[in-house]
Amino acid sequence: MRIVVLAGGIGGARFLRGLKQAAPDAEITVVGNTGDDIHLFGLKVCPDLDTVMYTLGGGINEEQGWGRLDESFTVKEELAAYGVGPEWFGLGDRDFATHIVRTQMLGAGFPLSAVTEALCARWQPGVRLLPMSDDRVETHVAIEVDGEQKAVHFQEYWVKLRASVDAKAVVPVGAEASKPAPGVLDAIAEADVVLFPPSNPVVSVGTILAVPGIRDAIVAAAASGTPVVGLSPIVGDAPVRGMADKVLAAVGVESTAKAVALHYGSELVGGWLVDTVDAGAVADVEAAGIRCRAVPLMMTDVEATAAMAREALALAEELR
Ligand code: FO1
Repeated sequence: MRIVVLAGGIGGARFLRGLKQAAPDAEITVVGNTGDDIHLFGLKVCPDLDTVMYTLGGGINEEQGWGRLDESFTVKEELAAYGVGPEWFGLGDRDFATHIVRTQMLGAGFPLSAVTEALCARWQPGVRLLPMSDDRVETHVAIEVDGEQKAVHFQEYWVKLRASVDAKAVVPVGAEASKPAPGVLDAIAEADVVLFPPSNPVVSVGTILAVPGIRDAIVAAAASGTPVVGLSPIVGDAPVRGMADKVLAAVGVESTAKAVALHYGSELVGGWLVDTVDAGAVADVEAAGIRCRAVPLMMTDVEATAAMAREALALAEELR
């Protein structure tokens, strides 16, 4: 079975670990969000690609959900001693090596997709990890500080400001001119199932869908009978993790499992899983033309996550 998953960072990576356990023989292609990418200290950092790669490759800091296991911060401390920041972004020594290799390869002319493949040769994530695009796309968030409107990089909004101010708009800068990375559209066209994990619907899945051609390819696959199933990142009217409610508000979507399903719409997703606490939303989601089931959706451990993935695949079979 060929499965395509559109993934952000921590939520997407943890879901993929469960999916691999649930479907050990499946050929899984992950289309990773690169809108969170940031250039720091002259290096290209790809948080979501790295989070998927480290999580599936056994190198993730489990507690944080991002960055490397067994990490130290000597380089960051030395940079700070020179007064070179930002100090608010925690790049560790082991992680630095990944960004150095990536930046060196990009500088030598390799596209991000080839660089990602080379990095994965070390980590062996057991999935084909593709960036959504080889082109630079950077998510910016419009905010108001002391009466002044400004746009900040997504990481500044998320990590430095901890989404403490309202997001007025979320803009994937460069998306309109970007192209899907090699292999992305073919993987979608050839997929037996497309899954939207419980990743952030705006800054993760939304950014991937903003790359021209990707949304259309999924809509076309769905129209020709490929089941597309999503899992709600909102449980009981609050994000399972992170601050998804802040960016959902920026696009005028309520933080409910039902509202996120309707935001994607029946053209895109044919099936939707909500948590059992949101069972009351099932009828409304179904009324919008999306087959809906209520099942436990907390990724407490790999076994619970694998059970979620099995439910998603079972719903996909029902839609076939
Ligand atoms: N998240 C934080 O909350 N604080 C950090 O200092 C931080 C550093 C960081 C470094 C590398 C990396 O791959 C991820 C990192 N993240 C950090 C996670 C990241 O900011 C976001 O969670 C994702 O971009 C959202 O998917």
